[in-house]
Amino acid sequence: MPPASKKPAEQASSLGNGGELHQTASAPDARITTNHGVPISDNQNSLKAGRRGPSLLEDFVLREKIQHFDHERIPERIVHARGSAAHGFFELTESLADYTTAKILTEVGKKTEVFTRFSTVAGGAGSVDTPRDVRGFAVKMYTVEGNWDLVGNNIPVFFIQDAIKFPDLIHAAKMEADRGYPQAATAHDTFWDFIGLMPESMHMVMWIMSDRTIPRSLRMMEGFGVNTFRLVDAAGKGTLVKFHWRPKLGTQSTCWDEAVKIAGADPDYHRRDLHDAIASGDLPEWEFGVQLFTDEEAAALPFDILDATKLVPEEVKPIRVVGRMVLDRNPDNFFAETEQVAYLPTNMPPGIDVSEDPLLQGRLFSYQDTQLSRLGSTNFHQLPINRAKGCPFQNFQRDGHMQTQVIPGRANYEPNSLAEAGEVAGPRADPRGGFRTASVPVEEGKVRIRAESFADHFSQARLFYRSQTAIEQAHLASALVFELSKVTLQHVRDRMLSLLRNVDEDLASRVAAGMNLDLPAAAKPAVAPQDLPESPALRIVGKYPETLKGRAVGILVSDGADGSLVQAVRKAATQAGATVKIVAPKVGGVTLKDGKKLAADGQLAGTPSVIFDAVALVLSEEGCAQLLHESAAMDFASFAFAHLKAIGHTAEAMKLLEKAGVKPDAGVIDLAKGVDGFTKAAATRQWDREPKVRMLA
Ligand code: HDE
Repeated sequence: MPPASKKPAEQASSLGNGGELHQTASAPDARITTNHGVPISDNQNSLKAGRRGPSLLEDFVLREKIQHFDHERIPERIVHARGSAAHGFFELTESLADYTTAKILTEVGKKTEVFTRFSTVAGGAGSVDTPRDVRGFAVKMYTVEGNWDLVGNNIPVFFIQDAIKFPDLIHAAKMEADRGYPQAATAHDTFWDFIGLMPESMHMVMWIMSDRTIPRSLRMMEGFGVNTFRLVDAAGKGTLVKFHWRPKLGTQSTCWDEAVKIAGADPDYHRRDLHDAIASGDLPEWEFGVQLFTDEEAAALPFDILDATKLVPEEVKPIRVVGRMVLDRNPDNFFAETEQVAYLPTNMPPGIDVSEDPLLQGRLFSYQDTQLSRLGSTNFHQLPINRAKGCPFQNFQRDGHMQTQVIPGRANYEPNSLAEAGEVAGPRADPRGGFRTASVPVEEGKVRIRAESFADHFSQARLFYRSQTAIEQAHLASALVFELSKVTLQHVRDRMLSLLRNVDEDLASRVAAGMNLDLPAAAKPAVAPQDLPESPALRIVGKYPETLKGRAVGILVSDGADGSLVQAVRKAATQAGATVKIVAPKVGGVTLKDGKKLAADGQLAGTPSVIFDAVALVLSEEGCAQLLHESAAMDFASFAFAHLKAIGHTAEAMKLLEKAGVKPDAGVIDLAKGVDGFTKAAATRQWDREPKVRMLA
């Protein structure tokens, strides 16, 4: 059973001053009312002219209810529409007082409330959780000096260098304008047409074609601030900084074929996973780290730190871990919190500042602006989820749609001298403690150009590709083959191949061979690519911990199965940290060998192996014989094998495995030899099996 959400009363309310708005529907005498508090006597029948007559305009109860319903939807986000979020806290473990005055980065041990929203980028709000896509990683920290929104992604670089290209990028990536498809997919003509004409995107292309864009869980993703920011000390001196979130469970991904099938099996796979983990007390956690640079260090890098298509390898500048974030509470209301939360890169407490990165500079305008069309009012900051909670917010901005504050007095302008007459005079600027911009020299007059220091588009793409393990390189090449095979315009495919030759000749040849196409001549780069030292830190495979923590194990059982073996597998996997589900042909469960009933958590047809990290088949001979005629059972076994999962089995289950094409290997484990072998194998993917189950590019 999925863990239920805690009832509001059991959760510490973190909405603070929003709490009074909560309805008290659980009170025993709760009486349904209109929106204006008038008690309703009948919520089932409308007011009619006679028993069988037409409804009356007079029926304000009916009209109010329907009218409110008619307006329930608001525009979804133009990007990052589909998201899932949770409450939690940030805790600083090491002070950055040498670099910044921001209290959240100097007060060690203090816990600050956060609200974190993860998202896909291209799909609509009702799309699925597992397309190949960048994931948003947006954290709102309610600090005592105002909200700090670190609005990042799970990839440290971006497609474009200048914000002016963003509408083109998103138009090209989203469903095509005339036909309205594909939804939530970049595997189509317009996306690759644009990308091929935009060589600056080549580094990002390597990342999006890597397994990073098919994450196993939102709890297993890194987060990056992407743009370069500044920390500002008391003297106004700035230090360049890049922000990082690192998941405690390591960065883990699915297989592409698996991600596609999860989309059908459980479109809400990531949302459910996050919700269930938090509800069951298995709290997701990330380390918070920084890379700090003086201006001189930044100037010595082989690229421009203001260019968001570049990263600084950890091997060049290690990440200093200075804090952690734990998500410990699910939202009470999806719309009020996850949908209405508005992140603004301009939300920064004093001591944190922006850089001149031209991508970030455009973002500083866009987010504030988009909330107006999405949330409909300049007062969106007054919504409980957006309100500054760590400190008051007060100024002389007044009125507007949906103003919820009742501010007494005449002081709605400044300066004023009303205090001299004993009246409330309102707040004043704080030159010492208020937000200050780092002093940065401006070099020249107005120009509409791209700096020469942004011209190298291939060196870091090459660095990324060459830093991957052989398995990851094969996945990346195969992803390119998949995407470009969905492209219908030959010149678009050719242009991509010609660009890939500048990244890596081997990669280009593999992709061309994967499509059975000839390699065109290499594109002429603006700047010849350099061979930078590899960065093993950019890998996923071999880096995440081999553990069952955070993973899911499915046990397929049949009538007549050995109950003690089921219990042994369940106990061992649970003790090792996994969530275990019993899957049976029928939802009412099975009758075990000893005559006892075993309840099921899921029915076989609706609980396929794609939603588990490892599976065990504890079947009796008869049970297995019956399942030989059940395609869902065949898929359960064959997909687990194809998706490189550990498979534990009884001897009686072998016939099913054989029919499903499962070839015994180190990850296919006879449970009669003890369950430990299974739990050990289940702690990772069986990468060695991959060449036997699919043709990779
Ligand atoms: Fe965003 N982005 N973005 N973006 N972005 C939005 O703001 C925009 C960029 C990111 O969970 C929008 O409130 C421009 C980079 C996240 O609510 C919009 C540019 C990064 C979210 C917007 C970028 C991001 C958004 C749409 C190029 C990683 C979801 C709704 C200059 C650092 C936040 C909204 C949430 C959302 C604009 C590029 C991250 C339209 C113009 C780079 C995680 O304002």
